[in-house]
Amino acid sequence: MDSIQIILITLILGLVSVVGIYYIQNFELKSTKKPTFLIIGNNYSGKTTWFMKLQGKKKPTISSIEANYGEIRLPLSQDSIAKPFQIVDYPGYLKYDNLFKNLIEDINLKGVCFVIDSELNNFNKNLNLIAIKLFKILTITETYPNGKDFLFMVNKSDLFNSLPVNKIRTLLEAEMNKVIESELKNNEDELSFWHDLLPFKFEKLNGNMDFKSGSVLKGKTQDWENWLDEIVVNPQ
Ligand SMILES: Nc1nc2c(ncn2[C@@H]2O[C@H](COP(=O)(O)OP(=O)(O)OP(=O)(O)O)[C@@H](O)[C@H]2O)c(=O)[nH]1
Ligand SMILES: [Mg+2]
Repeated sequence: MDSIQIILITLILGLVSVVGIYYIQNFELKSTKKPTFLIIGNNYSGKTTWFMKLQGKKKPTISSIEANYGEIRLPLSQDSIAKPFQIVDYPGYLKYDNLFKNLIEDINLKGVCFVIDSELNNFNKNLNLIAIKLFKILTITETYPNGKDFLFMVNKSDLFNSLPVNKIRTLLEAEMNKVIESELKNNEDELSFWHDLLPFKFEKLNGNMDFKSGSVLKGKTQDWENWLDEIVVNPQ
């Protein structure tokens, strides 16, 4: 073997190892990202109560000041084929919303469960904050191919003055319109894709947006749990 052949073989081997290391690192990086469902929503909407119930716990909760991480096996309806999924119960305080991006980059996001307190007075009081939170997370999830799927969990349907799902959807759509217009005034460049979504309608988004009512307190959570199963069994 002459010296040119030795140099060539060395170069090829070097290149192969660099490419190999790159693939191994990326593969490892991807495989450590856990498939995750994120539970978000405003304070007092019932996120932690549902998070606990999903894991078979029944503790009374106090307002969360940090994220709770848990694990469930999905689909819930077919234990024989169930696999572990991470669930993250994210605190409602607005200041934490600025960390959505870091959180989503750290996980393999399968879907967002957005919990809404449907009690008339609470809903009216929080409507603007709910729309701002939704705007912030959609700004991130809509940049993924096909967006990400959302379940709007219209909670506390047991209360006599709970608003029906369709009403919540329409009021939220109208409030989103206002929030989008005001955000576009301040931040035109980074948010330009929102222009195409005005006037705002949930069906214009890339991700699927499902609204389903229920009550964690009364155990009316079947529709929400079916939604989790559906995403796992029939991924897009
Ligand atoms: N009536 C009624 N109350 C509920 C229901 N689900 C939860 N709650 C109550 O709502 C309150 C707030 O519930 P949490 O689960 O702590 O709310 P959270 O969304 O985790 O709130 P933060 O941690 O502050 O973001 C508690 O007093 C729950 O018992 C429901 O379906 N109906
Ligand atoms: Mg909580």
